[in-house]
Amino acid sequence: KKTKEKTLPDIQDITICDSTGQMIEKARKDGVELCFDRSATMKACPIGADSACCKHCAMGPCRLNAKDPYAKVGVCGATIDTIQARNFGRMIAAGAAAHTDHGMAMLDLFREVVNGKITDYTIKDPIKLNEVAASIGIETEEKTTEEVAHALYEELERTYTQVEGEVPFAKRVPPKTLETWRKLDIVPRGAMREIMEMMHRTHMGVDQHYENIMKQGNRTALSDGWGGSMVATEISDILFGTPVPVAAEVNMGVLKENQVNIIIHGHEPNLFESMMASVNSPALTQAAKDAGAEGLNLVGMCCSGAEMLSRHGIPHAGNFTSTEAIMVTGAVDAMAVDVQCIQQGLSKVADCYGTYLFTTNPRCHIENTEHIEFHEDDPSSCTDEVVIKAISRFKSRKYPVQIPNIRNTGIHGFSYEYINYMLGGTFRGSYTPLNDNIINGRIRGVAGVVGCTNPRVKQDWVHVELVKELIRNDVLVLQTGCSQIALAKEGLCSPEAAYLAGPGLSEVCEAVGMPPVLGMGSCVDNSRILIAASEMVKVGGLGESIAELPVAGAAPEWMSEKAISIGQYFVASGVYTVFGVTFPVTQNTRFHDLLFNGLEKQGLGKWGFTPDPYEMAQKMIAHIDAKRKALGIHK
Ligand code: SF4
Ligand code: MSK
Repeated sequence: KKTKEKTLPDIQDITICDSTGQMIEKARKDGVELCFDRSATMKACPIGADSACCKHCAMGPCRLNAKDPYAKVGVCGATIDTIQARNFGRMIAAGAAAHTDHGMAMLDLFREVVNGKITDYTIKDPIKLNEVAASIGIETEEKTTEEVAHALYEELERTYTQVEGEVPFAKRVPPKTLETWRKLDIVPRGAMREIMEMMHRTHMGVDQHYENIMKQGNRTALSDGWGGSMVATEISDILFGTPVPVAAEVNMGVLKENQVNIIIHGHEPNLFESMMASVNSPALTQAAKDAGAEGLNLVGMCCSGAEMLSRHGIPHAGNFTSTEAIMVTGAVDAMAVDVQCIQQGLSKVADCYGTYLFTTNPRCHIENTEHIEFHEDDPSSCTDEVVIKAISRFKSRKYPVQIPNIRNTGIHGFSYEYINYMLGGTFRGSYTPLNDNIINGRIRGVAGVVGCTNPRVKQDWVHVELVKELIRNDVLVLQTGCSQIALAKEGLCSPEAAYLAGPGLSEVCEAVGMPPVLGMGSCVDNSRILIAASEMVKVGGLGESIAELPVAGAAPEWMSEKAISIGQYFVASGVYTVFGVTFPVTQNTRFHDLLFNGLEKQGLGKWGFTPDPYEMAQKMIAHIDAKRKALGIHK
């Protein structure tokens, strides 16, 4: 154990999150291993990191040499470009499938609510229902909410099942962008078809031209951004309410020593919504009091948490790489998870601290972890059970409790609808302050900074340094997912952070009372950024396509296949998108050139890469300036 400890990095090199740092220190004393330790002791495979290997058939696995990429081919003759395009295509397919399956689950729930078969949920936002319906050409005048909802369900189902034509939300895409997609034949037909075709084409011996593979890569990614993800966001807003700004606390200090602490972690809002009902039930509140607790404390983590933080102001305890560390507090009585970004390592850490860990979704079981299945037609049978188990753990807490006393207050819940309203007009109205402020130069451009945290880089540091640099240069930052939580922990989601912005952006922030960093929700809510971009085009004055806007995107600490799908749908929509950590492609290859240059020549966006936050900011600002110049608004 001593030798192992010697090889572990210093905590200040692992994270800038003080709470997580304190828990890493405690875990080391307790002899408990976390993802940070595993990443320090398991070097990333250099061949895999460059995507220079293929295991698509039993003639391999084949390994090529990233340093001399054209020296060898696979047993079947596959070149480095074919191999890495197939690998990249499959990452897109997996990421798109995750978002699409999540969106389909939301749509299933919507259907059963509309049909009256599920009664624990209702349509909370009929205005949004009508807006979404109207945006895809459904007549809403003189129709009841039920009639519009039925029509919307029928239409949105095509997002998944349609085999020819265009997904419904293609109607929201600016005409010039859509025209480019049609010319390139990459308008998604239906998400299931695109994901299936991506998997087929990347099977051994099918598509062996990297450009053609990426054509399907674009179409699959777009079926996520303008399909599965967008449906998930819009239906969640309709069922649970469209976010409006709300003050809320983040960081591990949201746990309460004298209360029963329950964490929800994952991605689907329905589990969390029902958990809110359970913790508010008088009977369970009384049961907690009878056990000696002051109450029931429900908090979120990861993206379920980011969504509920944004929609309801529910406290958020930390992002992806803090999900194991938080159990080291000894204060977590139960953690219930659903799907996506759930580390298997949680199970062992939960065991070490006597925390109840429950899986709840039929798609996600974990070995040695109790499964209490969540059913939307009887949600409380799962959520009440989680609360009861949490109370029993509180009653017999055996482990010392050490909660880092750190909480940060910020404003979250900036749906794109609210951003318009807040800035004094609508994108559709004649007065368009966002565009006006970009044209007059107070706001230089807009950046979406999103995505995960990754134990291979210092947690939160790349996000925070990048965003500080962007706002200092008058770039308004939109955020989702674990990135939003990184900035919230640093206090940048509060209006008081305006002093960190450049003179133009801080003037706008102070006039409106908004933070320079606008948190929009979970990673599936990146679709909100797509809609904001397309509305900016429709208003006018900033070009005719998304590719002409002075905008850029980044996922500085990404780790998941979903991030690759998100990155690709932004690129295919016309956005320059820069990733940090690592990029799963071999440099100096034709495929690398396609992603980093070729797609832009086709009228789409392009990829960028650097692990350095300052260089990342420079790249994004240079791109924004180039777009401003092309629009004739550069100063
Ligand atoms: Fe090797 Fe070709 Fe099989 Fe891939 S598909 S493992 S490159 S033989
Ligand atoms: S949870 S995909 S770590 S943002 Fe959406 Fe966070 Fe990335 Fe998972």
